[in-house]
Amino acid sequence: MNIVGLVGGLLLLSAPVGGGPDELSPPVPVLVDGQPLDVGREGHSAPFVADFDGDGRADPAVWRESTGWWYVLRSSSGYTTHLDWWWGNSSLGDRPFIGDFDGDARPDFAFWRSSTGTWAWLTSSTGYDYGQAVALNWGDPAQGDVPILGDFDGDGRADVAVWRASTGTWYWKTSASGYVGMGSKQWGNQALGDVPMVR
Ligand SMILES: [Ca+2]
Ligand SMILES: [Ca+2]
Repeated sequence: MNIVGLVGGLLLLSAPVGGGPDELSPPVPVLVDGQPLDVGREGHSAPFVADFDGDGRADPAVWRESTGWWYVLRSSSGYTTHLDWWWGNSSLGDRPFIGDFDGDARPDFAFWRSSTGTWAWLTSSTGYDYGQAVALNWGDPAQGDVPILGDFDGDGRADVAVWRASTGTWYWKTSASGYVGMGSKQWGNQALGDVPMVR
């Protein structure tokens, strides 16, 4: 099963058919409870790819902006079953992220609340336990901060960051310091159309 794209806001999968590795069946929309996964809504609905079940293969995931639910289609089930988890509330300006905060090589659910500048995440090592959620204020929505995750200190765990669009400055807090230590660097220019990315 391969992720072949987004058409009309629908996540499409296609299965290999005989004759060669590049020969695919026609793509079909991914359904959850009989409804197509809607990842094309305006705003911050977004598709993600990460290995949730740890089998070395990517699992497609979407955050449904209208409800705050995540839907993860499991590769280990042959893309027949999905993990559903609630995390985030678009009415509070939450923007979804996937990152590995606990360093167990499994993805964790996160959001940045643009109304308050608060990051919050659920970790895979706790079974995404709401009672062990972590929250951290970092970023200032009033200054046009754009949230982004990256591993700036190289410890294998996600560091929270923002790109302050008004000045093109990056600000990050490092996981190795318990999110106490920070760094910053000016890089990028919004006036030239720059957008922040981390790989
Ligand atoms: Ca994790
Ligand atoms: Ca890190």
